Amino acid sequence: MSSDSFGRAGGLSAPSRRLFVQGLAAGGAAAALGLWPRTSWAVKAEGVPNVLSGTEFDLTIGETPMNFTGATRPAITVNGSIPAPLLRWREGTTVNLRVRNALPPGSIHGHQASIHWHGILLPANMDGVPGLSFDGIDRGETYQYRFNVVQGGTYWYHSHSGFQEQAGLYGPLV
Ligand SMILES: [Cu+2]
Repeated sequence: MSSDSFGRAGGLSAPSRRLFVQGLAAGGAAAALGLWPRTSWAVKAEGVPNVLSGTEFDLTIGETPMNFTGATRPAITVNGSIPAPLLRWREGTTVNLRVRNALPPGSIHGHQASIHWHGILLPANMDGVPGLSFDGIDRGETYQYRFNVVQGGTYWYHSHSGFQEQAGLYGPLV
C-alpha cells in the first residue's frame, strides 16, 4: 500500500521533470547551432555568438544603420554588435570594463551614454545609472567600471540614457 502510493507519486513527477530537462537541452542545442531568430547576433558575424569572457573588457558604444522594420534607422551597437556581446564573468574575480562612448556627433541618441549592469551587486558609482553617483559617459569619453563579482547567475546589461536601450544597447551577462 505505502510502496504503491510512493511509486505512483514518483511516476507522476518523473515525466514532467524529464520534459523540462529535454526542453533545456533543446534550448541549449538551438543556441549552440545558432538557431535563434535571424536578427539575433546578426550584425557582427551571422550565426556566431559574440562572447567576451575574463576580467578585462573594452566595450565601444557606437551607431550602425539597421533595417529591421522596412525603414533604416541608426541602431546602437556595442563593439559593432546588436545585441551587445555576451559577457562572461567569474564569481570572485574583479572585472574591469572600459566603456567608450563613440556615438557620432549629431546622433539622434544624444551625446551621452551609459551602461547599467542589471541586478548586479556593486558600488553605487559603478551601477551606471546617470544621476545616481554617476554622470553618464560623454561622447568621446571612456568610463572605467571596476568591481568585484560577488554572485553567480544570468543577467543582462543595458543603457540607462534616453531610448538607447530600445535602440539596441542591451546584452546578456553570465
Ligand atoms: Cu536594468
